[in-house]
Amino acid sequence: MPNELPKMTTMKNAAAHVLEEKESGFLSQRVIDLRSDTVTRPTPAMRKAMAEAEVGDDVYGEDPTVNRLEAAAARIFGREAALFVPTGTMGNQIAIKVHTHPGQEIICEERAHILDWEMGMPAWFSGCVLRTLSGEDGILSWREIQKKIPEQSYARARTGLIELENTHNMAGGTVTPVEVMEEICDGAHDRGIPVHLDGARVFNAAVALGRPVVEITRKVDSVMFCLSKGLGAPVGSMLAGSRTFIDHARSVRKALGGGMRQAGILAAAGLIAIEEMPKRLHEDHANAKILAKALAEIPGLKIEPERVKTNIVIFDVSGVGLGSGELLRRLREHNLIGSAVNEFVVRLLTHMDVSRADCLQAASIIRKVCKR
Ligand code: TLP
Repeated sequence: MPNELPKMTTMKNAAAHVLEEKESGFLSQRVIDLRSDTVTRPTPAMRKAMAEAEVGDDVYGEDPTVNRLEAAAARIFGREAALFVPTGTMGNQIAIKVHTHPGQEIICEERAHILDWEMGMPAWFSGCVLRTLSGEDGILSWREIQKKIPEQSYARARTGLIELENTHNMAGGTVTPVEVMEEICDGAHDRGIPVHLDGARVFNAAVALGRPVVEITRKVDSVMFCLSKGLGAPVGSMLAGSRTFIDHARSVRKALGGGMRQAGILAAAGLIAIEEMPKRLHEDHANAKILAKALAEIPGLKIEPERVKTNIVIFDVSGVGLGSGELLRRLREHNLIGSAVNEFVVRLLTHMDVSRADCLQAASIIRKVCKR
């Protein structure tokens, strides 16, 4: 219950509180959950807004709270329109469907979420092939991308879309600079190719770059971002783009069964997520840095803390003589949970339900387990 400890601590004398927690056994059971920033619980303000949300049937376009959320997202991203979707995966797949035709290629980084974690849907749902390339730290460049675009020929599939991910999840929350994104967009547009941004954590990118999301995403044709990750909403993502793009996206969402009815209950939390929560993301980045620095001091772990720019900490555990699965199993016995990227790489994410003290505690648990 990561939410509860800090809340109660502010209300009571801290020492008395810890004693009580020990007596009740709560402290020893408390789990530090660093698997993802998706694990956060809605804040009290979100729960209140959800309970009081004005709602209507959104399939008829009559949910005032969803309409407010879509208008807010469009305004913040400087777009004509936006669409509320249940998940980031659905948002990405709708965008791919709208931008492409079956038989086309989509260029993306080799560890892209659309490739590794979206169930082969670009092929299944949109009939497209992914043409991947590797970018250092997950960051692509126009120079490398253009080599992957085939000359027009009767025998070659056309490139229907370029897909970017900022921040890049599996590269460790890395941030693509605005100039790099813009060069890619300019090059792609010259060739008549649209660009979609998987911006699940684009607000983290904005904090790391010190620039508003509207500047980062100015040149992409569509952007998906998540309300339910670092921004703390319980459910939901947004797709933003031109009016024509969003009109088409709305009908694809319906085809996927994503037409939600009184979704204002969810959108109410989304409004708080988009308007209030970006302000606190720098805390998650600072905690990730603290965690990374502490991990770098543990013999056997491989991590370069200076590469940690946002809230994702990825490190290699092969030097401790355990695979990531076994290490994570042992950490769980000490009430710490993380996730595995592969056999020897572990991923930890900071978020609003873990504190700086939790991160230091996590590092000390990892040190203990690695030593054994
Ligand atoms: N990422 C999840 C897992 O699926 C790996 C996580 O815990 O990080 N794009 C990116 C870059 C993402 O990281 C995710 C979720 C999504 C899209 C999909 O979002 P959801 O889970 O809402 O479908």
